Amino acid sequence: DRPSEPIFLPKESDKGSKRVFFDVPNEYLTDRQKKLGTQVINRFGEKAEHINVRKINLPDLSVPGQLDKRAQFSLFLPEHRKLAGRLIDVFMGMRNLDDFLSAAVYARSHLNPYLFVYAYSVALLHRDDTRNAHLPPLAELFPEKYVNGALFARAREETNMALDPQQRVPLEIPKDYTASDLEEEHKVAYFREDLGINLHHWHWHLVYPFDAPLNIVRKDRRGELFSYMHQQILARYNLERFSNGLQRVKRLLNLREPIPEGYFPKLDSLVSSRVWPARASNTVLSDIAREGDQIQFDLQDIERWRDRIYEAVHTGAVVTDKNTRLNLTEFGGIDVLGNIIESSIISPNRPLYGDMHNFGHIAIAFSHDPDNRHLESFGVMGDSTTAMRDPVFYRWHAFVDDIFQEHKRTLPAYSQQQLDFPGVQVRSVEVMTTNARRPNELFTFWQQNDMDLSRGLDFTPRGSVFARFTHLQHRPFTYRITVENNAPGQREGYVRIFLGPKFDERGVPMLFRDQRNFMVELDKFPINLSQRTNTIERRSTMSSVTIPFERTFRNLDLNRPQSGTQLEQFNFCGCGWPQHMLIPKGSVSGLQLQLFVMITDYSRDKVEQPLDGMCNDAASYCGVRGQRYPDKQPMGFPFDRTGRQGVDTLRSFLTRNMFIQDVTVKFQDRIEAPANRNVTAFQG
Ligand code: CUO
Repeated sequence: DRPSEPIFLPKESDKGSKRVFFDVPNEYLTDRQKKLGTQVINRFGEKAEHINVRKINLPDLSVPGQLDKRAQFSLFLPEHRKLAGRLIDVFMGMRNLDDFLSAAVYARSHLNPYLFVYAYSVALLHRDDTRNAHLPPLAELFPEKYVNGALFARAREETNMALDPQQRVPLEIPKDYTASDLEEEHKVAYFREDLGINLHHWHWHLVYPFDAPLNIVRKDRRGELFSYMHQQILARYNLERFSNGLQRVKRLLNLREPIPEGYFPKLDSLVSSRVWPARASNTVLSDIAREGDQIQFDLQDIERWRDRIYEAVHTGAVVTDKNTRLNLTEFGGIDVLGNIIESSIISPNRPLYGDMHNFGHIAIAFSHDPDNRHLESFGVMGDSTTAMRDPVFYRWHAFVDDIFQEHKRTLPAYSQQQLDFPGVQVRSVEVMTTNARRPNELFTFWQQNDMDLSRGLDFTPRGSVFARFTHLQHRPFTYRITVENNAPGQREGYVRIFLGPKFDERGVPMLFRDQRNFMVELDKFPINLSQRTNTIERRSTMSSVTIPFERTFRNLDLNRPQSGTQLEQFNFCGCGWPQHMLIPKGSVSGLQLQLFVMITDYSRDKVEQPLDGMCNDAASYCGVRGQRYPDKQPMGFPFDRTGRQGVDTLRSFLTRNMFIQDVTVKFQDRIEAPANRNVTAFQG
């Protein structure tokens, strides 16, 4: 069995910083545990805090119990969604915290661990009484989804050899372990396989599940955010490709053509003791018929749904399941379309428009064994925890995104009046990297960091054992923006900052038509503008897109007491782009990009609601927990639409409240230790 310590308690009980051990009623034990006695569960010995688990009338878990404990779990599979939905329902329905905890402890030892952690995390995020709870740190619970499988044998060896955790050395994960440079696509593996990026994606889908109780799924503009967040992933990936001399992502348009991009994940599943299946180069997709997974569909189904969705886009309306017309309106249309394409259970007509994007994931994930003759499970595309590792993820999502863009192309361009903020003029924009000699230069480099594996290992080391991995990092910088406000008195502005390519992959200046799809949001924040000249300074670490480094890597030693602020830092939701991936890698000689700043009228764009919601510091891609999306403009504004008549370059798009500044991103090819390395990180 897995280590039995995934339950992170609400902060109020102040147990979050300690190892805890659950005293459970006898009835809660599995048959195996009953034979062994309870002490087997407590691997922390005297150090652990005992918590008595209240005996309750256990809810019926027979439905989620249908999934084998050693099976892989995929939300893309309708059958698995059903099981997860049932378990979320159970968890949401527990009357109070004690009952919830009790049910969770029981479910933990009796159900499939992946299924459990998913449903438990969704419940933690959505129950009122667990608002301040710690989410289980997924990368530590299931390190096999993030790090090379070979590491676990090494971890076992290291912990057997060095019994004292303080003498253990971190196990280094080579930077290039999934492929060699013979494979062009490998040049951007550091992005696809980044721990923080994959954690962000998993968390995003936790916050916005497409199949769960209705009150959880129905969130403000969730379909639009599905579209926008994934569009931004693509824009970022494309900038990363340009940094490495690769062409932009090609849409996976033809499901019948061989897929040149192969992917060999080299991940192990510790639960099923299998390796994650690979997909060879030039694999051809097939119809899927896998009885054991209760999934059967033809590629033609996906094609039919695609055609119907395109038809809806071109006619400007969808047909609902009540057989009425629902217009794809200028502002709400994208949201409806998002729910149709993903699809989510609030799609207005699943029988007609199907489950296109999810089934695309499945068709690709099973392409190595479409009829289960080899008894192989799904590849990384079948799991939102791992999907972004695979180059084909971006090709599939580029296809999906193009349908959204097709819809946006049918909308009127923004008029100059819609873009302008009368009386407000941006005079200058500058970025200053800390300690840099010249303005408008950004610097990237490699950095190493450590992750505690001990929580997720299938054996029980005493104390921590760390994996050391290498990721991209940049030097922090500051935006300095000078703005003139010629209107009388104070006004509120909304600053929107984007970064985009200046040249395309052939070195030709970009046309607005193309460039707008590659604009990456860096930050968005309100400011007060006093009359006349204002200088705004804003640090890159404040970004509304990212979560801080500490929250991604959780550089905290949970065995020792932490100050309130330290706990605060990694507490609550992990949704948010990792700060270390805020800007693209650039190149050694310097990649030229364009920084775009726009200030709009905040009194027009702001959403009236309390601003102190939880998880509100990465709102651009994640929204604010329990509240509305904090910007009335369409997501991606002003780049979500084609340019007005006569606009063919970014420069000709500008109104007075906008500014572009050329910047260069220089990559310094060296590996640094993290600046804020926690010196106690190696103590167990
Ligand atoms: Cu996030 Cu396809 O939606 O993976």
